[in-house]
Amino acid sequence: AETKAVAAAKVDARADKNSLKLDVNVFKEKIVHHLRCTIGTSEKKASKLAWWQALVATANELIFDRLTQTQYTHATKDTRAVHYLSAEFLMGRLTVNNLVSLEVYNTAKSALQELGIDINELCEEETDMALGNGGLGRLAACFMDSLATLAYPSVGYGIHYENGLFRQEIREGRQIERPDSWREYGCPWEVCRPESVQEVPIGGFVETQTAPDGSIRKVWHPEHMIKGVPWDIPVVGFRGASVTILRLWESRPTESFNWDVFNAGGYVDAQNEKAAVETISKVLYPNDSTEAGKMLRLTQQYFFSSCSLRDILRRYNRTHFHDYGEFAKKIAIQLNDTHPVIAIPELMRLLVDEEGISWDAAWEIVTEVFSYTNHTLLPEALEKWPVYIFEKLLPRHLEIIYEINYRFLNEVVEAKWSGDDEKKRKLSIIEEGPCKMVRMANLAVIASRKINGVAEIHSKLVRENLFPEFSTLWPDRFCNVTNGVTPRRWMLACNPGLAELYNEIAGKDWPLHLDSCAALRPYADDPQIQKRFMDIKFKNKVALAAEIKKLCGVEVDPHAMFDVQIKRLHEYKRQHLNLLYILHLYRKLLADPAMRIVPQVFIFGAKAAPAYTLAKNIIYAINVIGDKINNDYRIRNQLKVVFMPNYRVSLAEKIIPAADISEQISTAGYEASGTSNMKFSMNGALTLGTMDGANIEIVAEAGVENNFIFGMSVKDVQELKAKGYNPWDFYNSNQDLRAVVDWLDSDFFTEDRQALASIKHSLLEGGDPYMVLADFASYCAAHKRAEEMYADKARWAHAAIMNSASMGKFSSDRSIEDYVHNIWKLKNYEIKDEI
Ligand code: H2P
Repeated sequence: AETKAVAAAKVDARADKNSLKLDVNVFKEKIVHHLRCTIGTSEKKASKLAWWQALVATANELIFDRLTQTQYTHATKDTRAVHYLSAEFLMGRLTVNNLVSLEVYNTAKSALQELGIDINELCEEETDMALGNGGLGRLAACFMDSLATLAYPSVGYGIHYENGLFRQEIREGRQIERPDSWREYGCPWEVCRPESVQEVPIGGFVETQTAPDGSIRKVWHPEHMIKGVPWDIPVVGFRGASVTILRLWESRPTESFNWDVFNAGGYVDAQNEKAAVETISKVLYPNDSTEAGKMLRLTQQYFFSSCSLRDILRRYNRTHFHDYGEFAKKIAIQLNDTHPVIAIPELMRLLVDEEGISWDAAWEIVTEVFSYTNHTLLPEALEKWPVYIFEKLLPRHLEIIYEINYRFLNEVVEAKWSGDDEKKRKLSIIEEGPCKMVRMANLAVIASRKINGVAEIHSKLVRENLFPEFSTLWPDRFCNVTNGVTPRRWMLACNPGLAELYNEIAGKDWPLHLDSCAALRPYADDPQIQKRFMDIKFKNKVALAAEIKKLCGVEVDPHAMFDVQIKRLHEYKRQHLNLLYILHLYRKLLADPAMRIVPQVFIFGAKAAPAYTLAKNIIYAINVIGDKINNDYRIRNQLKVVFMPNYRVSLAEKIIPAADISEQISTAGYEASGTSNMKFSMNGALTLGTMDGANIEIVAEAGVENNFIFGMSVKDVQELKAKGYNPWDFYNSNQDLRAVVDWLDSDFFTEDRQALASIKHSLLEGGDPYMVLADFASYCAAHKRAEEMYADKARWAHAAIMNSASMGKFSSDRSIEDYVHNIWKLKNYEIKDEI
């Protein structure tokens, strides 16, 4: 029974929480209290960073209380939960989002104002959590937001990288990579959980033991143990619906491992071994340069997958005491791409070797709990690991993989295509050849209950082109879940002007029911609403212009059309197609000095994988060409080109609300979905894009007439490829195209002619693998249509409104509901203040 004192304390705590939410004075007192008693400084001395830390400490009072309530509800109800395993979570900054979700943003803002502090300035103190490369990692972050908001029992699992994606500096037009030590001075949002530390074995050899009864047992004698230390980052659901956690594992040497060597006098060795283990969670791999650290990358994947599974088993066994009969009822595990697929043999190993369950029973469990999301068809991103690496690092897992493969080929494939060795060769988990490889995607498909792509067209290509035989074998396993993004971050928090308009037109619940934004559609031709909508856009453009001035030193006119391409730099995303068009416009302006065009600002943001030379040359080209254009008085400021350095979540939040044109120009069939395309449309930009990924679904909602679609379709691309694509045909037959491609091979823009010429070379001698030249003419025509529409203000406003108001489908809440109903089969729970 509760003592009176405890009961009274609870009542106080609740009253405290409410006043903290509502009362500016209380909030102010709390911040000052934390500044003094948590951070240990005073108002006079405090730096901005200290004030920010005090603000976070204040928010954490509400967050941790809600987290405790959430975990209590889930534990007492023994809920079924999803465990989202992802090597990447691109969380960005948390302050504004958390304050908005807790509904204390305005209180905090006023409280700080009274203390003489601008909340925006404080929020700039926070370093982005950049634990991901691009769309895949940001999708995982949006999903965490939706899971918490919809109050589904869930845990995100990943790696606590010491360094996130590199910080990009631009020097003389070139990308320089700098380490991103996002938590150099600690991250006040995260909590270490020593009580949930795990130990993971690695290396060594497997011994086959024969018992007296003749049965065979496999015993793994690992070479090392690695300690996994969990750090929890609370994820706050909108209006505090629930607070879930993102649990990230940090690698450390185990005490024993260190101590033995140390005792034996090997001080230096001990330090080396310590460093080797800590390396595991040191850096995030930019995903295009896997060659560099294959061993380390597989170790990372295994390390975090194993820690996460052990954590899941530990939690399950707290109430189920090693009876695995209910396991598949309580646990769903989602594999975000192939990175965590090693979890499949690891769960087999844990169940068979450590928990003593039979192979068949374990396989039944495994094939019930796992599902796999595919994010790309690019062959270089479908991971394969050399067998020799497995032999060294994970010898027992390799045996298990062989066993899974043996049974699959001899039971399943043999039953369907008897005697067809070609099929077996193709479907095998093991790829034969001079260097035998383990195909992680095949392993994922064989063990998963559901396999999904991330947009309609992509899921279709996954079935038809990537895994045709598997989808013949198991048609019901394949499904689609179109991606989505959280409207809390990507509208409400980053575009307050637009949020206010929707509050008035659609009611304040639109961030939870994005469909309700459709209430704005009937006003798409209302001059007053058009003016209001475009004024909001203009204000955002003024703010972005100031940021551009600050970061790039370039003056841009907010009245100009802001044309934006921000995403990972990759040839298939075709930043160089955009660049060829810029050259084309520039050339026309130089040829006819009297010509007047719609003033345009081309804005780029992108990081290139450090080993991807051509991608880095494209960044260089954008910069040097931009420099030339921006300083060419002859074109009278009608054209500007800026490359905003260090593209990341927090920069996207400033750019997207200010965009007029959203460039989504991948070669059809290559961009699985795209997610920035959704963010742009929500914020009233018009898509200039190919019929690829989610673009297709976006224009179906917003109206093809309100966007600018161009280029080859997936079918056209396939046909042209089958016929034999020759870029020279396009080069030779289009004068404008030839002129701009040749311009790259000149010293007009830079003395380093080689770097730009390499782009021309890839487009011609290199065979133009992503068919840039084939789509050039059509791109130019679409851009021209965009320029014409931009000149017609009412028509443009109509299209912008129709886009923004039609994005209901692309809330990540809808994606999560799809996962829940088609794959995870979860129930959500109202979280009450119970303890
Ligand atoms: C990838 C795909 C995108 C997709 C995203 C999330 C790998 O992201 O290419 O088309 O939207 O996953 O599913 P990205 O290229 O941005 O790194």
